[in-house]
Amino acid sequence: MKRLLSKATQALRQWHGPLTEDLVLQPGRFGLGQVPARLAPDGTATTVCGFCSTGCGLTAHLRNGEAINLSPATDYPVNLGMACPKGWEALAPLRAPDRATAPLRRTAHGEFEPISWEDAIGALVENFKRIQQQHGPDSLAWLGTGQITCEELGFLGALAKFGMGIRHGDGNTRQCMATAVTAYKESFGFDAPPYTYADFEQSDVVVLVGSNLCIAHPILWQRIMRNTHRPEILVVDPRKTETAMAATQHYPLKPKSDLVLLYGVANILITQGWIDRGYVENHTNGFEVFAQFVASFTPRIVGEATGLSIEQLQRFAATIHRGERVSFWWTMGVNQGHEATRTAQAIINLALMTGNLGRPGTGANSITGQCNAMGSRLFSNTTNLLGGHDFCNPAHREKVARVLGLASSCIPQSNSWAYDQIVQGIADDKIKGLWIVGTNSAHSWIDQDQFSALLGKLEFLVVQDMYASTETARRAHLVLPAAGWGEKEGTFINSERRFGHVRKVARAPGQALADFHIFQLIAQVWGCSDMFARWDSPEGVFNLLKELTRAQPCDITGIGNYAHLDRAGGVQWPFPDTRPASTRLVGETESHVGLQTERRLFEDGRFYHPDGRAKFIFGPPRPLPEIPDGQFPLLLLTGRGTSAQWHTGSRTEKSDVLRKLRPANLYIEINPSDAAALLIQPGDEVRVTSRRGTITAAAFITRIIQAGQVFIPMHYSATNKLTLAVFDPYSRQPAYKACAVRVQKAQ
Ligand SMILES: Nc1nc2c(c(=O)[nH]1)N[C@H]1C(S)=C(S)[C@@H](COP(=O)(O)OP(=O)(O)OC[C@H]3O[C@@H](n4cnc5c(=O)[nH]c(N)nc54)[C@H](O)[C@@H]3O)O[C@H]1N2
Ligand SMILES: Nc1nc2c(c(=O)[nH]1)N[C@H]1C(S)=C(S)[C@@H](COP(=O)(O)OP(=O)(O)OC[C@H]3O[C@@H](n4cnc5c(=O)[nH]c(N)nc54)[C@H](O)[C@@H]3O)O[C@H]1N2
Ligand code: SF4
Ligand SMILES: [Mo]
Repeated sequence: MKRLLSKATQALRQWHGPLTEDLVLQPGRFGLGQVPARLAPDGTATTVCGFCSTGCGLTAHLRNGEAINLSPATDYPVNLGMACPKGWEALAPLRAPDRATAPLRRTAHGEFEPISWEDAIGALVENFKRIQQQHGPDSLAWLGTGQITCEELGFLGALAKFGMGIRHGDGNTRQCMATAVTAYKESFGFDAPPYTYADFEQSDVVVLVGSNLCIAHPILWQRIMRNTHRPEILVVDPRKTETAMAATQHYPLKPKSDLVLLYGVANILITQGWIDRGYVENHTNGFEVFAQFVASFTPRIVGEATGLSIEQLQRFAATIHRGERVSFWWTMGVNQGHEATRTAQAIINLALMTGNLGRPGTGANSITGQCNAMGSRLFSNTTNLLGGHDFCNPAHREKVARVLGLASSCIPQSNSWAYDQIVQGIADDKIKGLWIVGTNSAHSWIDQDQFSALLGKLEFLVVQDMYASTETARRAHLVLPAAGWGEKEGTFINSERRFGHVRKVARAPGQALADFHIFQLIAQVWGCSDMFARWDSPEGVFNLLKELTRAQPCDITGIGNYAHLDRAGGVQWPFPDTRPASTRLVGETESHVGLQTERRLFEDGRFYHPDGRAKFIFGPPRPLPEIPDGQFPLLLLTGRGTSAQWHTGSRTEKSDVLRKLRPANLYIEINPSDAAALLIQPGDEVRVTSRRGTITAAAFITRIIQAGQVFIPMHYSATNKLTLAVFDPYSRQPAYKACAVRVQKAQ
């Protein structure tokens, strides 16, 4: 095995230069080599932010090839010189003292001890192979992320599924985007968010459903602020969020009544004859049945279910009707619900029936979350076979095998379990070994205590993360120290389908290695490195990924290399190499690239179903899984708190600046009337109890939240002790945003 590893380190050295040589061959020493960023003459390099899916361009100011500072890129088409606090502070998490700097193994006494990479990879392979032998091939699973590069996601998915025979793998994108994926696939025939950010500026009506853009995507909110058409901005959110306050119309509906609301609005549009008949007839299927279905959603019934007045419903529909260019946007208020997929499709249906697709300023637009959630959707080998293909389709398996030079027999013929099914697999003693890469499940997964207990059942848990201090890493048998954003090269795909180049502008500390390297080492020691001989560098893998997309809706065969992405300010898919030479970017001069790369989908009215038509998909609303009652009278919502906090805080809590911009302690938004009834004063410590557990929080008494509801941000570790493990049946996405709780003043 030692021999194999030294072969691996040789391979790494070839493309990574002295840095990796130092790190891998002389563990513990910092590398002295140049950081291989391609520099601009002024000593800066533009890279893409590694937090949210907006995908802002950041200029790294370099000294000896290493970033000493970051500022928003002024010429990047996404952010146009702006960045939120996380982007400005993106270097701080890299320098944190609790970075994992060596592989760590848990000793018999339960402590972590640092070990060499040789021993670490050896332990992973030995334990995982033993588990497979003892419990069968399907006794292993992995959980991935939307926060590593496309090249790394592709490598992880291919290595795990084709090389190591681990059929069950999913990612944190299940918590986030699975609903949009399923909705788009069923409605449009492919997972294809159709918009370009310029649509924010070109709409005269912007409808935001379950999206707190000001906090979660502040630079996209800036794009709305650049809209010169005096747009009506409609926000559908039970809470009066920062975004709702800035909107022109706020619809504070009852939580999870969105589906009824959207059907009710569709019914008004139909009754009034406010339908684009031509669009419906030429480009869609199923409208007539849908129209019959929504006829029973009368304003009276919808008013009762949503808590909105009949006038509000009529104003909503009339605003859509009056709009020439209406864009519909949704995020987690939709995706994280018990009937999420049908709700997303109800939004799509509104766009279809009013002909608001494929034109500037329109669209049924799901906004993504993590920096590379879109990359995960296309290349992680979880919900799709690499490149947006289908595991169940023999022709797709053949194509992927041919492009990768593999036998098609190594590609599983069925989809893997979703995240919640993998978790259930642990409960049922089917999954015995788990490999977690780039996600902090022990904080972010729903119904945390149950999850935490299940982690204890695993025979071997490997966590690959930048920090050994996360709630999840602390539970591992083996921690593999990963380089983070900024310490490695690759691509991310942002919300508007833009591939952007992420550069290496810093050195990973100690022996931490890029996930890409770690996968190479595992392939070597597992004995499947022959299958991955061509996976030698991120850019080499990018070329493989490109070829995998050929003739797919996401075809990017027209993108040249990383330098092309740099010149163009990123490139949105599709970008096939079959486009007429006059519209090609390869080899164009600098002045021709940039904003001209903006493109939206469906401009020709053709969708990806075989007949080219989009489908109206719908279904009856279902009651909330856990309705507040006498014992648990309040409904708990969860979500983002401030623009300075990122998820479980493992990165943002490392910045002194970002820590100053957020409340340090867990708090709960509670309406003044509920607070008064419970004798709670501002700042009081309260106990919040659900059927799953009890936590303490500081009371934040505010009219942001309606009476009968409370809100707790997800960034604090205790939040998911309360949540109820319920899933949308089609997307299997967790319904994080509604469960019943009781609040009491702490004694
Ligand atoms: N600062 C910051 N930005 C982020 C992130 C972060 O952690 N921090 N995370 C990124 C990621 S991965 C994601 S997925 C996005 C999430 O971005 P958003 O989805 O915008 O954020 P959330 O706060 O989770 O949820 C949005 C809103 O849904 C509302 N909501 C709750 N229940 C319902 C309901 O039943 N109906 C409706 N209509 N609304 C409801 C909540 O009140 C909340 O205001 O943000 C991304 N950006
Ligand atoms: N109650 C509630 N829970 C929620 C949500 C909610 O709204 N409410 N939202 C859900 C959503 S939308 C999401 S997306 C999830 C997010 O949940 P998580 O994915 O668990 O959140 P992060 O804190 O982003 O965790 C990412 C981890 O990856 C590590 N990491 C960062 N970069 C790298 C890298 O390059 N390589 C490796 N190996 N590791 C890296 C970080 O240190 C961190 O530990 O939370 C979900 N949970
Ligand atoms: S808006 Fe998103 S992509 Fe832009 S700087 Fe902030 S976190 Fe980064
Ligand atoms: Mo997310």
